Amino acid sequence: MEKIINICNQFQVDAPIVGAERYGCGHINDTYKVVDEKGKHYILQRINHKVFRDVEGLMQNIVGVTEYIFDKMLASGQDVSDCLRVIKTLDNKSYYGNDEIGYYRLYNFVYGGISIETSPTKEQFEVSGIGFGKFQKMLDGYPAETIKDSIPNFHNTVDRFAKFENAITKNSFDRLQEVEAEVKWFYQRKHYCSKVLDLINSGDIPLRVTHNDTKLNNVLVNVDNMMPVTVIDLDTVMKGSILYDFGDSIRSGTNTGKEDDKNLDNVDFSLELYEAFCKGFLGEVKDSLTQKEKENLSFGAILMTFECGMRFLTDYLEGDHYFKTHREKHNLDRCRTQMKMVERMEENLEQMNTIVKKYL
Ligand code: ADP
Ligand code: GN1
Ligand code: MG
Repeated sequence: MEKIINICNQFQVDAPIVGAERYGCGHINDTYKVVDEKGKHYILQRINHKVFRDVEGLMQNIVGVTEYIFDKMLASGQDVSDCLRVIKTLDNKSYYGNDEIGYYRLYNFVYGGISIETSPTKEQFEVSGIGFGKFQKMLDGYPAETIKDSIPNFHNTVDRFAKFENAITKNSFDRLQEVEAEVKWFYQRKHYCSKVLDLINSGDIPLRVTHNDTKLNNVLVNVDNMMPVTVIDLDTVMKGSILYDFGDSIRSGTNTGKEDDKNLDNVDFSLELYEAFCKGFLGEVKDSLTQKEKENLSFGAILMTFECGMRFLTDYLEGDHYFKTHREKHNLDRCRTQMKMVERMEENLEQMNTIVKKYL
């Protein structure tokens, strides 16, 4: 940890950093909770440079978005003590490092809330919906043209399918035979891929500045007073559809089991949790939604779950180079939970649409 501590001291911290530990359950970056001599904590992250090729552009997005939110909250007299902010380096840059040592950024540690890593209660999931809904509203008016694509085609599901097919053709790790049934399952649903993109291209669904990775542990919740604290993990803030943000929250938070559950009997789609999130999220954003967005929210949940399952399977076929894995076949287990979730949502689509209407 000495290297980590030395790196932290290249940033404008209040007092010298004296301790560091690995932190959180993210699949992409390496996250550390670090502490200074006076007991104040920070979050240091080694940015996954294989995933985020343009670190400069990425950090421009994050500084832009965090400062925009901070200024807006300050101007409206809100408490900004739990705002997420980037701490600059000694020479006033938003990150430290290079190709050799890696790229690092430092955030203030947000004390007011926690990441929920298990299946949430209805109350918790409603609060997370309020949090992501407020975040979406907060970014209304953000200059979209200044946003860089930190991962081009991130939710372009047609492109994701092409990458999946490429992994199948190459079969570099000789894993194809084992996953024939899964591959067939995704082919049967190939028609899902273009549905939202077609609506975007025809102008029926607007592009907004969206988060694009709204999984439950990316919003910090105060579980004492049941208030959302702040949205984190802003790497993928880009132009996108609100269906992606709604959909990815539903994908992650309505699962009664774990994202990587080996026992699929634990995995089910909870309509009760779906309703809780709709109540929180739509309560915030419903007035700004277009008719086509409203009609497609439930499908957005199916699409994001389908896409994520396909990404896990693609990564499995490619030898697990993208998502962090902690055991054999981890990505395959993750893929299978997403498939089950899609099937259960397909069976519940009518009820899902009825719930959406109730909260619009
Ligand atoms: P990844 O992109 O790898 O998912 P995240 O930015 O989501 O990385 O961070 C990983 C975890 O670290 C989060 O799920 C959260 O629990 C914790 N975390 C990140 N930033 C902060 C922060 N500023 N304050 C408190 N906890 C944080
Ligand atoms: C990754 O970074 P994290 O763990 O919040 C991924 C998401 C996936 C998610 C699946 C940048 O999210 O797109 O939906 O794993 N983030 C990136 O758990 O690829
Ligand atoms: Mg995260």
